[in-house]
Amino acid sequence: MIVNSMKRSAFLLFFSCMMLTATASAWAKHYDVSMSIDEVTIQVAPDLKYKVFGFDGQVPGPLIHVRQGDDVSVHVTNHTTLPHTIHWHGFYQHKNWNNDGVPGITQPGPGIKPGETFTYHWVAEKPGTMWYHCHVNANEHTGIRGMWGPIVVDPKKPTALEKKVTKDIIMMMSSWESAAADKYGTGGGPNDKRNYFSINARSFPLDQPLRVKHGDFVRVRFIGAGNTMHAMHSHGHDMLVAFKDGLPIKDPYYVDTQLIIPGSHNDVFINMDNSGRFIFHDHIDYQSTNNGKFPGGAVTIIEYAGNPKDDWYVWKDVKYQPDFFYAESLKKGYGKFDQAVFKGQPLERKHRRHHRKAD
Ligand SMILES: [Cu+2]
Repeated sequence: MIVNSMKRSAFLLFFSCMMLTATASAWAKHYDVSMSIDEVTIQVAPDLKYKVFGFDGQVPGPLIHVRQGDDVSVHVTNHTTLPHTIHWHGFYQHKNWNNDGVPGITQPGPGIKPGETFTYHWVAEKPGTMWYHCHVNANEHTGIRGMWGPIVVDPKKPTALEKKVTKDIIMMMSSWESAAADKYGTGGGPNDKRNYFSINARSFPLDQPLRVKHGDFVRVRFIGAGNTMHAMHSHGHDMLVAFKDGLPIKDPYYVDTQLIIPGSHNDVFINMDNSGRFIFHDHIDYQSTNNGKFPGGAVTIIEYAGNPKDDWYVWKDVKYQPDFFYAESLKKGYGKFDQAVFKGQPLERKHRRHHRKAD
């Protein structure tokens, strides 16, 4: 009897699993996630600490990864001293325009006030690389204050190119103004000076190498998140431009320098067939500096596994963070995923208060 009942339980468990699998593939899923906006400091460059508004206290913000057709509710709580919204960039918002996140146009101004929570709801109609960003004083909050993060919507029917990918990564390009680094509510104007440049909010050498294996087929999801253009040049490799603003282009083409304009979210594919070590950098040459000091800025290095590290190599001793380009997070499945590597430090004033108490 016991054996029979165990067999029956095992069968029921197996049957339930099968049903769950069938359900997941047959119908879109709903995700309910919470996100905060926090005032934190990040180290953009060796000589540049920066006060940012970080989604979940990090810049870039957490990854939202869903499938085409899924619908998502995001509960956003503003822990900062200024109002914000979230615009879901690239989303059609059919019959859903008042979730578009623009203050005074699609939701009451001035946006989500300090201390308040607001819920956005949207459907991932369009597949591909998308992103989200604040739309309050966007020139400052999005342009130079770090209020952006990536969204990846997996398509119902992936293309042949997408099926070949062995490593999937995200590069959010942006610029910074050292004069505004310490003052919320300033900067991002046409006459302000952008003097630091970054990939995923860190300037060389504080960013990370792009580590690959010979034979990898890498998808780079470029997002123009900040106030400037970038011209990313891949030494030793061509890039196949195959998706523009999420959508597959009819005739993909090769480039070795890809222009990334603010607001754009384009994907390129790189066949890693050239073992060695190659710089991958912004070819707007002053953007490969930290405030004019070369090398710096929006620069990374393609490192092949097995390639010896010479004594003189600048990143010989780099502390490797495998999720810096979201490669690990993108493998985790669906939902919202935070990245420890992007977390900022609470503002110093909070530390001081804490220290006083401790005294
Ligand atoms: Cu904002």
